[in-house]
This record gives sequence, structure tokens and C-alpha cells, in this order.
Amino acid sequence: MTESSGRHLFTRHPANPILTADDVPYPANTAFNAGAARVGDETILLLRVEDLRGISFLQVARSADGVGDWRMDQQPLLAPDPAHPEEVWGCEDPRLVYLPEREEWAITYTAYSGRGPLVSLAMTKDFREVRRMGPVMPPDDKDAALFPRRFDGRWIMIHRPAPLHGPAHIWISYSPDLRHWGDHAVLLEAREGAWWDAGKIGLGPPPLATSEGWLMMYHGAHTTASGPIYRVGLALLDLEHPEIVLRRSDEWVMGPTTNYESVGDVDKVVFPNGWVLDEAADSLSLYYGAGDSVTGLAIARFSDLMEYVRRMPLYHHRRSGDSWG
Ligand code: BMA
Repeated sequence: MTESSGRHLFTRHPANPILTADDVPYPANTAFNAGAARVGDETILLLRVEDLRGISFLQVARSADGVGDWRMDQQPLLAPDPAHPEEVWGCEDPRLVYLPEREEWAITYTAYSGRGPLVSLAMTKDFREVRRMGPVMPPDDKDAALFPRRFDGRWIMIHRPAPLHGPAHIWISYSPDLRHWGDHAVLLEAREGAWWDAGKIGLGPPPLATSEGWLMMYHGAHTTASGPIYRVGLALLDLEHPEIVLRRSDEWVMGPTTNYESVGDVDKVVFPNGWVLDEAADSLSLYYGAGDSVTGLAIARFSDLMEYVRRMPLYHHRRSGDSWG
């Protein structure tokens, strides 16, 4: 493999798109941007389903092999609740992380309303019942996931606030109790100019623990005359101090190429929110929204991916304080 071969790491499944609006048991426009989890002997996808008004729900689909024979619940797991005005325009783009200490799954999602998109947190033990914990980051903020454990007694969340001025970077924040968040800092910066990840980046699936560090996938939205192109790249975070970025890919490792990624409600988008690692099979399954319309699956050989990660350029942090400028 040459250093520039990152874009061949993921192979699209021949069954793609693996899920569409036609699989949803109620009238739906799109089924995309799913969080993913392996629970017992099932893969669970928590899809963003947009209805025919434009409002999004979070909908569970289950499959034994994570590829086909998906079974959908009759009702969404999370639908806008009048008691939560922050999500009257929809619940979007979930990321799923199991917290062993609490023996439950954390769902971070975008709650959308006239006040702008913000990060909300909900908990579930079984993907059948859910408990909302409410907003954890004010608007505009999206693309959030927790780490599965505490570090020095504190939980950590990655998220992406959108400032009024300047590029939208990926941030990291800390909490003693999952409710109160602080010590906010820039984690990974959007690049500038012609780069594929200039101007706006955001977390993809939740960070994945490996022996070499936390593997992080992120999307970059490259602006063109015909709108943005959403592609994804990789970064590696220190295992004990995830605020330290060790490496970052220069190139994207996946971008829209197929018809279902290139044409949709939004053209030219691959947007992964979930991945499932099968270490025994040396296989990483990446679930992604394609064209803001349907759901795709792409698979990487995990050892190849880690070999690529080891050869990614070292990341040079700016001097402390510069990241505020
Ligand atoms: C982001 C989010 C995603 C969407 C992406 C591409 O800002 O709204 O839900 O998939 O844009 O349109």
C-alpha cells in the first residue's frame, strides 16, 4: 500500500444502499445518518428518518449480520416531544456509545428547533425505552459523541460548535456528571483554502479504542461552486489524554463516488455516524448516510486501516492559546 492509498481502505458492500425510506414502516422521505451498535447477537442501527413534512425521527433497525434482513420497529425510538421544545423540528444524526460504568447506551443527537441545532443526550439500556437528559450543548452545535469511560474522574465529549465567524473546528469538553460541561477546547482544526477539510469539519462515528490510541473519523465539507462535498478522513488521539491529537490523515479516505452518494436530497455526501468492529474477523463495518437520503455500508480490513493510521502524518498542535485566534 502506498501512502496515497487511503481511499481504497473501505470497500462498499454490494448490497448498497442497505436501507432506504422504502424499508420504513410509515411514510418516509429518507433513512440515513445512522448510529450503530452491536448489542448481543444483533447489529442495531439508529437511523435518522425524515418524514414527509421534513421532520426527523430516530428509528431502530435490527439485523443479525449487520448487512441484510433488517427488522424495523413500528414506531421511532425518539420523535420530537412537545415537552422538549428544543427538538420540535427533529431529532437528527445520533451517535451511540456504551458506558460500562452505567450499563447503558448514551445517544448523542442533534435536536433541531427555531433556536438552532444543539446537542442533546438520551440514555437507553435496550433500544426499546429511552430516557432524555436534555440539551448538553447550546446552539449551534452538532456532531457529538461521548468517550465510553471517564478520564481522571471526568466524562469527555467531542462536538462541533459553529461560530458566527471563522472556521468550524472540532471541540472537546469535560463533565463530572454528563450534565455540566466545561474546560472547552479546540481538539482538531479545520484546514484552510483548497483542502478537502477546510472551513468546516465534524466528528463521524464515536472514537474507537485501539492499542495505539483512539481512532477518530471526521467529515470535511469542502465548498465548491455547486455546493459542499462531504468526505471523511482519520485522526488518532492519545489513549490516556484524548485531547492530544497524535496523527491526522492528509487525504480523505472516503468520498462520494457512487450514484447514491452523488445524487440525493443533498448531492455528494458521505456522512458516517456509526461503525462496528469485529476484531476476530479483522473487519470494521462503517455505516454512513449517502446523499442525505439512504444508508450505505463500507467495510475495511482493520489491520490495513491501522497500518495506514501508523503512517499518517504527525499532528502539530498550535501553541497553547493560538487555537482561540
Ligand atoms: C450536516 C448535517 C447532516 C447532513 C450534512 C450534509 O450539517 O446537517 O445531517 O448529512 O450536513 O448535508
